[in-house]
Formats: sequence, C-alpha cells, structure tokens
Amino acid sequence: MRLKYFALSFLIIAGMTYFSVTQRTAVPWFESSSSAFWSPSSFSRSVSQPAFDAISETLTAARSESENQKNSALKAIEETEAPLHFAPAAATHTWNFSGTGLKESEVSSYLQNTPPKAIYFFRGNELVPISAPLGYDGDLTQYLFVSDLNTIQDIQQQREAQAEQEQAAGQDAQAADRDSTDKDSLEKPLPENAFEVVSFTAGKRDDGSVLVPVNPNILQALQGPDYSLEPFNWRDDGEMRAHLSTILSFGHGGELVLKVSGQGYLKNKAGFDFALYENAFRTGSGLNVVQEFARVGVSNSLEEDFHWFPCDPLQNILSGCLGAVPTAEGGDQFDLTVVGLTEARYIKIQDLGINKNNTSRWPTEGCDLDAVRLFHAYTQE
Ligand SMILES: [Ca+2]
Ligand SMILES: [Ca+2]
Repeated sequence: MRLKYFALSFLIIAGMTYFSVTQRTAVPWFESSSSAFWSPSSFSRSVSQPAFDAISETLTAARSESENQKNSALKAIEETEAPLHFAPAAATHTWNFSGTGLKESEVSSYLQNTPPKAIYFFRGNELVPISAPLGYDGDLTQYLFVSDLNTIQDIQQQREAQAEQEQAAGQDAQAADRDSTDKDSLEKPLPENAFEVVSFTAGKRDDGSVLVPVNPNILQALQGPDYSLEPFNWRDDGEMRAHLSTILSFGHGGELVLKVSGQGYLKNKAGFDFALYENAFRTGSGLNVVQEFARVGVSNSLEEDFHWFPCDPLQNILSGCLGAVPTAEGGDQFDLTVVGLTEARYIKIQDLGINKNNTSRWPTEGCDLDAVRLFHAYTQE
C-alpha cells in the first residue's frame, strides 16, 4: 500500500508540474510560484534528490515527445494505473549525446526549466554542436557552452604562443619602447588593481527584467580573484550572498567599461598585460567546464573604436574570450599585441547575450566577473 501511495504521489506531482510547464493556464494557482519552484535551491529543499532527479528526467523526456506521445503521457497520468505506464518514459533521453563525449548527467541541470537552443561542446579543436530535440520549445537565443580539458589547454597554449611570439619578434614591444624612451624614465608602475569603473549597463535576467547586482559596489566586487575550489553551501542564503558579493554578474548583454586609474595607462610590455577572471567551473566529471562568454575590447579613448580580442564561440573562436579558462586555473590572460596596440586606457567587456546559465532566483545571468588584474599599468610621475 505504501508503495502504491508513493507512486501515486509521485504521479500527481509530476502531472501537476507537467501541466504547469506545458499548459500554464491549466493550473493557475501553480503558475505564480513555478519559477521559484524550479530553482534548484528551493526545489531541492522540499523534495528529496532522487525524487527531484526522477521528476526532472520524466519532464525532460515528456517535453520532447511528439504531440501524440505527449497526449498519451497526459492520458496515462489521468489513469489509475499510470505509474506502470508512465515510469518507463523517464528513461527516454531527449538530447542525443551519443558520440559527443559529453554526458547528459553532467549538464542535465541546464536542460531543465528553459532549455537552450543547443549545446556547443568544444572538444579539442573541434566544435561539437548538440541540437535540441525536434519540437522542443526552449529558449531560441541561448547556448550552453561546455569545453573539455584539451580545449582549455589549447586556449592557454594559443595565448602563451602569442605572448612568446611577441617576445621573439620583439616588434611591438620595441616600437613601444622607442616611442617612449623619454617617457620611461618618468613613469612609475601602478598596482594591479589600479582601475576605475567608467560605466556598467546591466543586462537582462531570464525573465526579461534588468539584473540588479548582488553587490552594488562594483569596484569592491571586482577585487580578487576570490573564487576558489573551496566548496560552499549554495543552499544557504547567507553563504550564497557572500559568494555572489565577490563577483559581478552582467546579465544577458550587460556591458562594463573600466579605465586605468587617474591618468594611468596599460602598456604593451613582454608577456600578458592584464587578466580577467570569470567564475567558469568544472562539471561533475572534473574534465569539462561550463562557460559564459564575454568579449573584451581595449582603446585609448572612449571616442575611438575599441579593438576587440577574437571571441566568437558560434564559430569556434575562443582565444580572446573572457570566461574561457577557470579562475582557479589562471583565468583569462590578455596581451595588447593581439590587437596591435602599444597602449590602452580603457577596457570594455560585453556579455555575448547568448549564454545559458543555471537558472535560479539569484541574479547570476550572463558572464560573472570575479576580478581584474593589470600587470603593466603605469602613470607619469
Ligand atoms: Ca604584452
Ligand atoms: Ca572578486
């Protein structure tokens, strides 16, 4: 009897949730809380993990079925013996991961609620797109970006090669030195955090509202890097707020403009000139990284065009993206040589507006910038 009641309860929960997702008007009382219900933090508190996983899997499976199959599933819910018929559907995989090297279990939490248009898995030098199932009505503008270990290493090697090339050729650095021989004697180095916020235009949250940063003091949030591999309890509001206070989430399409403090400037010297740290993190396997990308540009004035580092994930170009390399593994390093500048005073960072994140009630959409470090910032004495 107990088993039967459990099965029935499961069925009712799955049924109501299914209705609320697919036919929102059918269960009006549920709609107001549906997004909160689906946030991992609130949901996992009220339902055990196995039940959560089972329901999630059932929903994911059911959503991708053809219309007829959906109707059959709905009919099954209404029937008393439904658990026996409905349960096997939970095992049906809706995204085709076969041959990609990526496991659905690693990214399953990103496929719930409003799933992405596609998963772009960067495997070595190859871009492996994983398309959403046919008939799937997820978000049509967002992509879930995931890179494997080799891709991260390739990005780091590409960047280092560019920096080494600069040292070997020495052209840009020497040109800069020639131009500033007199200036050199008058300039003094600035600390790595000698930057100011010129402007921040927050992007959108998944629900269309404008993101409000957890920490309104952006300059404070951008100190660090603070992100570490130390685990924290993301179900605890206090711990979560403390964690999010150390980063700046951009929101979809958000833009940040920084400048070197006072009359300071970044100089193209040998090696990397500045670094940005996004809180990209490894998935369960420890081999893959979930990424939210932003593009990065530099210039000497706000009036002139910005020079952009190469970043176009949809075309498999990641070497100049912010959000590629996890903070704990060195973050994203930038060299002015790549954009052909000898000096720069401004750094502009734009969230690409197409990043799928793990939706929750916290304002974490878009790229999350943890810290900025200027290696070659100078000012005139
Ligand atoms: Ca350099
Ligand atoms: Ca920080």
